[in-house]
Amino acid sequence: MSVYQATASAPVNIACIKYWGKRDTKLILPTNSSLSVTLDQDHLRSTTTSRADPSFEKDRLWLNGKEEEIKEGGRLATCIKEMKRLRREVEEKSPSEPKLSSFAVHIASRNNFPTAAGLASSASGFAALVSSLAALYKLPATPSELSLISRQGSGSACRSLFGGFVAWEMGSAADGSDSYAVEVAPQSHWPDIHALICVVSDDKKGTSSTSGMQRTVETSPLLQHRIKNVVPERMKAISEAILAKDFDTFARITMQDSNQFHAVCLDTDPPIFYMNDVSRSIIALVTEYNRVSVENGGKLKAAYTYDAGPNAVIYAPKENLKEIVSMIIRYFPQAEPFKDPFGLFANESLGSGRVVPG
Ligand code: 2P0
Repeated sequence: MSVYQATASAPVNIACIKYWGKRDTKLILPTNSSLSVTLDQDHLRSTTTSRADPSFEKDRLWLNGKEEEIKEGGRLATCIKEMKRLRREVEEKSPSEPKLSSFAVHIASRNNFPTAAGLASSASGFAALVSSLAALYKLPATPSELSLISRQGSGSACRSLFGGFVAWEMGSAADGSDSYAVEVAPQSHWPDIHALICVVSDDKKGTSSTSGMQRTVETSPLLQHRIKNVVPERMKAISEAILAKDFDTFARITMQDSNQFHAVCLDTDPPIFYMNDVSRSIIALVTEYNRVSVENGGKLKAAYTYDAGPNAVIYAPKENLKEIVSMIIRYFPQAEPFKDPFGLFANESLGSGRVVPG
């Protein structure tokens, strides 16, 4: 008897130009394009195994060993349904292929990073799910084509189909057919850029991204300015900076866009706060670090960025990493180096968090 099973993994990505707002909540179509860096560490990934079998009665999914409900019409169900649709196309073209699209699937997914690392897992999770089903179904799809489907699991998940520097083009079609991820440059183009993850707090965030961004769309006038007048130029300028390996421009735009994302959160009614006092202290520290460098005739040495939570990600050229880690440990003296069971080199804690050089 044949066993139909495949495993795939996908990494976490951290946006430099932030996705915040949907123009279509069902298809997950964004109000602006975004751009991210995929973290390439082996220890920041979701790994997913999918199996199709005629004896399975229904589609089921386990996340970190715990079964999750696949709600009808929900994001998981949509991704599985879309992948089965693509499989049917393969079966129609090649009638000798087994009819896997008619079997139920069992899917088991694991994140190899601790939940306490404070990283969103929906991006790597949906990207790994779609990749494992694509391998199971032997789909001839490109990463951009698969990103159309992982996007419907979680918007940011479309960007985790690629490594390196990735843009999610917002598109304009009402059916979402041109809203997908494209590679700006592979990681090998600019391997010198590293990400340092500073876990400020691993508390679950107060306002989820999904509901927070819709409140912003409904109430923030600043978001409209951002969508029309700011993001299109930034997308172009940061893509050029990446291609030119111009860290100074990359860093400036990354920090400006993080700041504007948090400004539109504040401009939301009622306001949304994701950063805390420790987050703001890290901004002050990076700003001062850059100021000293620039005043001495140098360039920007690091860029902070914050997502929908208080944890900082600091992008920096490799040569500055050691200095940045020691600076953070010096200014946040409760940070003590330790090696955690996941093999991450980390430093306990910024308040209650830690630093993970990537
Ligand atoms: C980003 N974030 O570009 C931005 C920056 C958070 C801040 O993508 O509703 O979890 O599942 O599409 O993808 C968070 O949004 O939201 C996010 P859904 P998602 O990375």
